[in-house]
Amino acid sequence: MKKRAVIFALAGIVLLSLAFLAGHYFWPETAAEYRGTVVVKEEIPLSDSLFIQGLEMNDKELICATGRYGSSMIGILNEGKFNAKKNLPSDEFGEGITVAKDELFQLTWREGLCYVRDPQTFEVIRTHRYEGEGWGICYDGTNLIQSDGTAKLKYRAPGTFEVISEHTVVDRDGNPVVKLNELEFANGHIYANIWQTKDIVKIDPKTFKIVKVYTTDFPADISHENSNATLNGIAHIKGNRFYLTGKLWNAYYKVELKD
Ligand SMILES: [Ca+2]
Repeated sequence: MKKRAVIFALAGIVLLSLAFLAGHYFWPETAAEYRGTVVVKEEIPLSDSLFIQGLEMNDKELICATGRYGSSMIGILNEGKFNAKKNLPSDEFGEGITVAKDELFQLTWREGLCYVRDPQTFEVIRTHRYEGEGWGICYDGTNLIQSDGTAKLKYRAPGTFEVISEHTVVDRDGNPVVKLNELEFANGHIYANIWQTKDIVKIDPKTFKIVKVYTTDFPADISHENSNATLNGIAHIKGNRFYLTGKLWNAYYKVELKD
């Protein structure tokens, strides 16, 4: 390769790296007070390879929803075994789930369909249509909160699925934080996976600023081998205890997220 070609190639790599970093938030690396810790209490091996897109505790049951066309399911995870209750049609890609007012909501990725199910039988009670992509969903006791892969969170009414308000999640410096994925509402805050990172962020629902970042490091994380196999799945148990997992991982974890 000629010298000039080498220089152009190197310049290209530098520019691509800068473009990647520009889309990422810097501040957790430098601000120790914003860093929480992840204490692993239990590792539970998974007997199936699941493309997990949603996790939610309903009483003592851990509800799990999976994605991908042709293999999107919803069911119960119990001691590492997945008991599928319902499948989505093969042209629908399942996404986040949450239980609100004794109804189980299940998003689809690009199909614009939200299924509302009976949380015991998993039968569909009704279906809502919506604009844009569906990624994660959680419930704050009043409203549903939905992510779509951007920095935006949409608040929706559980009865009608109408958008009530939209908010942009920002870091300490006010920069939008994109790729918000699976969600959980706990302890007065919104918790979110950032897609294709090892980070869970804690968001203040009054300011929509990130107040804490928890960086995970699980043995089951195979995102270094397969970029699809990223951290995804957070379900609140009680207090600061949560279940965390990822897509195609061979385990899920009971953890404490400590501030
Ligand atoms: Ca969740």
